[in-house]
Amino acid sequence: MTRLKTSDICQIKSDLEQYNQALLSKTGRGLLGIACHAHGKDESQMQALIADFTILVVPVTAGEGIISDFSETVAAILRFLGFNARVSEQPDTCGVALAFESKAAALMMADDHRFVGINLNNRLVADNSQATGRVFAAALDLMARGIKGKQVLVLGCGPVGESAAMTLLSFGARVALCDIDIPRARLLKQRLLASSQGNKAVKEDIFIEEGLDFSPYSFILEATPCAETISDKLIGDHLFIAAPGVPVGVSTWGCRRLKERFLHDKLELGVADMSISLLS
Ligand code: 2YH
Repeated sequence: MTRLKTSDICQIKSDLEQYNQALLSKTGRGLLGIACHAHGKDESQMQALIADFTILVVPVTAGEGIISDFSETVAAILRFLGFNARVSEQPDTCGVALAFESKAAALMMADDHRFVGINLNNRLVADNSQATGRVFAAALDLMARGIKGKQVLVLGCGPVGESAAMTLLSFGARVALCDIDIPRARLLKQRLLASSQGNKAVKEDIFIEEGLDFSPYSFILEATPCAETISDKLIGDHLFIAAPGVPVGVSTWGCRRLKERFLHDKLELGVADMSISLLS
C-alpha cells in the first residue's frame, strides 16, 4: 500500500475549485456529484444533509507518523463539499475522545494501513480503498457517457481494483481483471462471482486478462501501485483512463495526451465518496 507524501497532497487545498471545474468538464459532475453517482444518491438531497454533519479529522502518530498536511487536506476537502469539518487539536486517543465528547457525527483517521471514516451514531465504517475504487469506477461511467455493455480493463486486483470491478459490474460493464499475480486475479473473479450469487449474466461479464497486450481496450481502470503500467504506445484517441493508483500508471506525456479522457487524484474523490457513505 502506498503511503502518501506531503508532496503528493500539498497543492490539493488551494486547487480544489480548479479540480472541481476539471471534473465537471470531464464527467459533467463535480466532486460531490461523482460521489453521489457512486452511491446512486440524489445530489440535492445529500446537500441538504451535509451542512449539519460535523466531521472531526483525527491525526494519527502511530507507525510512520503524521504526514504534514494530510489531516488539514482531508478537512479542506470535506469543507469544500459543505461539511462542518475541522482537524482535532489532539491526535490519537485524545482526538477520538474529543470527537465523541464534542458530539461530532463522524470522525476520519488514517494510519499506515487504513484510512477510515466512522459514523459515531450508527457505527458505519467507510474505508478509503473501497471508496476510491467505487468512485473512480463511477467517474469512468460518467466519462464514458455510460459504461454499460462496454469492456473495462481493471489493472490491479487489490482492494481498490476489487471495489472498482464490483462497481463497474453493477453499472453493467464487462470487466477484464489483470494483475501481475495471476492467481490474485482469479481469486478476485471467484469473490465477484460469489457476491453476484450465481447471476449468470455477471458470470459472462468477468474475464481474466493474462497477457500484457492492452491495445484492445478502450476503457482502463488503473488501480496498481506502480508507475507506467500503461505504455505511451497505447495512448490513442479511443482511450479513457480512470487512475486511482499511486503513483499514477500513465506517463506525464500520456496524461497530457489523454487530457479530458484521463482522471487521477490522490485524495479528493476517495474522501468525497467516504463522506457520502457516512451520510447514508
Ligand atoms: O497514506 C496512508 C496509508 N497508505 C493508507 C491509505 C489507505 N488508502 N495513510 C495516511 C497516514 C496519515 C497519518 N497517520 C496522519 O497524518 O495522520
